[in-house]
Amino acid sequence: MNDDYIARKERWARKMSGQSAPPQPRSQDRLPPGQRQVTNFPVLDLGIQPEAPLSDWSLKVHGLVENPVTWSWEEFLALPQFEDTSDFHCVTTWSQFDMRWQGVAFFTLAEIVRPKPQARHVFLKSYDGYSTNNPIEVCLDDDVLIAHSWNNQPIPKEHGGPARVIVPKRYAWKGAKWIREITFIDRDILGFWEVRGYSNTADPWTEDRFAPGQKPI
Ligand SMILES: Nc1nc2c(c(=O)[nH]1)N[C@H]1C(S)=C(S)[C@@H](COP(=O)(O)O)O[C@H]1N2
Ligand SMILES: [Mo]
Repeated sequence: MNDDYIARKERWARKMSGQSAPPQPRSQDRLPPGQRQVTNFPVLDLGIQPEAPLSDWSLKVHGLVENPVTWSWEEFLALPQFEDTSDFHCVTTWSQFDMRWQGVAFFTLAEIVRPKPQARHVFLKSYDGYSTNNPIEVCLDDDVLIAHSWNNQPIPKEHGGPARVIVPKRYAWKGAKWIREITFIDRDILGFWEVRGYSNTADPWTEDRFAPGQKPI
């Protein structure tokens, strides 16, 4: 285990135990450049909102891990639970503040499957055929989770229920709705929007929307 992993684990444990520093008062620069605040919750999808009945639902977590798992819905809900409030930034320029999510911390998932040292990237696949990718250290941040609830209510189907991934520090396309499969890999594989010209790093604070030299039409 490297020092970075241990530092992350400590930070996450403080958060889980409610001992992390209280959130700083937010300043007006809470809105990333080029974004506007909305109070509704727009829906973005590929024109498909897949049926994933809970009796058939599963989440497979595999690849370069010591302990691959496939969770049923009941098994997923029985994992240690996590709640976090974060801001949500869509690349189409809307942001919504204080989104309160409940689910399983990505960190908890990683502790269970135990990524091998060669695992550097995470590939997410969804029930609608969508996919996206993130470096492992992005996923291990203490605000990343696989959410089943929003404001303590099951996530509505149009917003990615039964379960979706939330990666608050990236544009929202980096979090897969209707999550079905999480694969730990040793190299980067681009997801649905990443192969279509969107930035692979997707940092809202630097308006990192598109891959260099290619703006999607
Ligand atoms: N499976 C899946 N996940 C997805 C998408 C999608 O089309 N399919 N769209 C992404 C985009 S571009 C955004 S902005 C958010 C939108 O989430 P929302 O529809 O709940 O606002 O989901 C992301 N995750
Ligand atoms: Mo988006």
